[in-house]
Amino acid sequence: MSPRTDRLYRVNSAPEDFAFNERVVEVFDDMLDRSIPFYQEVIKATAQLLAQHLTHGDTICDLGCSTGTALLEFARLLRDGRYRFIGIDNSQAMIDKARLKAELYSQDKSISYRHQDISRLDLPETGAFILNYTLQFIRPLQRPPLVKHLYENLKPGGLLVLSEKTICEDKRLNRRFIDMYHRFKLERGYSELEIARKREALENVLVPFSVEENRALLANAGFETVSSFFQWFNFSSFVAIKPA
Ligand code: GEK
Repeated sequence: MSPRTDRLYRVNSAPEDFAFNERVVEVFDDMLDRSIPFYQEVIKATAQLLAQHLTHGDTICDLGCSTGTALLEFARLLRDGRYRFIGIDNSQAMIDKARLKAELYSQDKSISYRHQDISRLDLPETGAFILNYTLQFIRPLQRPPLVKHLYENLKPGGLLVLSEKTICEDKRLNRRFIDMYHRFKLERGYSELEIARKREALENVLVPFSVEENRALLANAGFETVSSFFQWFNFSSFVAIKPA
């Protein structure tokens, strides 16, 4: 199942807010690959962190799992660990595609998917929560209670991995980081117009925090260890560990 090329913003349709609907899901894997810098490397680094910290039998929960690309890769890279993998997303179209991909590419019975809103989670004790490029879509006021809830549902010594698009407090540097990202997308075949239209569609949907705000969010939820493990201009990944 090779991903269809993302041409969503090439056509001159009336502007509307971005949504994770069927049209987006159809081209999503190509969109992510061309829109998130070092996406594969972040998945691999996340898998390494999971392998180092978790024990056999732990549950790994991917929040905002989309079409399951990362979860399938975690299951492949961590196949010796007898982990349980749960992917959760509130877009039915994403979950349908994730289930189809799991059927086609992996017969791994340890992977399951749930159609659910992550701000209303009800989970047994979890070894690790992955929040890769998902928290940015949750309303800012809902983020602190959600992260606190995740902290409370983690086993002692469990981890939370957070990857986000970020803003920079310094306005001039922020502008430069956005320009770097703009160039990244041009190099991957998006046109100036497509980039501008997508940015407009995401305006009120994706609300980035700064690196400092994300760190404070994790620390205020109770995590004592919070560290960055990757940064590319306005994209950052953090790992937070609950005390054992
Ligand atoms: C990956 N993590 O491949 N509840 C559940 N899911 C949600 C919610 C919510 N309240 N809000 C948004 N989503 C993935 C990539 S994509 C990133 C994550 C992007 C889901 C939404 O449906 C979408 O599938 C995902 O969060 C964000 O590593 O599109 O830039």
